[in-house]
Amino acid sequence: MVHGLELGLGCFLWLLICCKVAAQTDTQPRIINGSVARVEETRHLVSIRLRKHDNNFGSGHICGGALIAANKVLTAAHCLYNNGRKRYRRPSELIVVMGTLNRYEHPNGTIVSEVSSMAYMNTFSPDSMRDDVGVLFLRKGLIRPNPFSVAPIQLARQVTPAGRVCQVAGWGRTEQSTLSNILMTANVSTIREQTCRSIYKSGLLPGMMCAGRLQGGTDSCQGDSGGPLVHEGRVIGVVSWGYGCAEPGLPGVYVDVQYYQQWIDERSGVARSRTSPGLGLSFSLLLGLLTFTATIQYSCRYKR
Ligand code: 4AZ
Repeated sequence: MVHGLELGLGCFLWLLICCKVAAQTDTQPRIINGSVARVEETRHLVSIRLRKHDNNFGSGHICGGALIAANKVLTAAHCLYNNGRKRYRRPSELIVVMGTLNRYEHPNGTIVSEVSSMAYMNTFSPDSMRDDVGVLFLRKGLIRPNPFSVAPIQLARQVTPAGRVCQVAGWGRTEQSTLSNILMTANVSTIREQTCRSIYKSGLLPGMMCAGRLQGGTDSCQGDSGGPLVHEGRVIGVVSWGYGCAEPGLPGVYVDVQYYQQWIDERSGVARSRTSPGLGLSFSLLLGLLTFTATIQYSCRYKR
């Protein structure tokens, strides 16, 4: 009897939870309302993948990125961070694919590269999304220019005013599915800082900007993260976060590339210690000398 009651109550609760989850997924808005990207406008788009999940080519996609030099990719720091394990991923865990619109296909001209090193702002916070910017350096970048399917894009060097139409692209969530097989693109507008602040309040930190459509319906979404926001053929932002996707009054939040321009420009893929061999060598010599002196002193004392 008690068991029957418990079972009944359990089923009821289970049903309640299932209905709630179903309702949430049903109403979840979803590059949402985009169109299929054309190669000419997205030659800089890369797919960042987890190597161990990409056995079925395309299935390891986690984030987008933008090729900004022959072997340098701009992305979001949160794409390089494993939130479950509370640590950054190692370069060897990632691969970068460029030159294919369909993430499952590998046509001629597709480049699949390992990552030789990465950089992220060490002030990045997964809780506040502060300083959500990172770069990857590719082992096999653009060896020779392949303007047909892969080409780097430049960073914007000027502030983009509010109300400008931009393009955001990615393989992220669509109205129909959790990830898109085909690269999608959508037009969104830059939004006034004051408007963005009145929406996201203290969540809007320096280096963040809003873009989207205040009426809702069109937006970037999960899986588009790290991808570029492009205005007049230059990168002005990086997909970072938002409250849901495409909700009215809740535009997407992007990394303001202008704000981080110097940091991005200064990353070169060469470890800092290697850029100053003089200092490193002097330090090792000094350490060696000190150890040597200490050993001699110690052995002298011991002999006495
Ligand atoms: C995400 O979770 C995410 N609507 C990306 C973009 C947006 C929201 C969430 C913007 O990766």
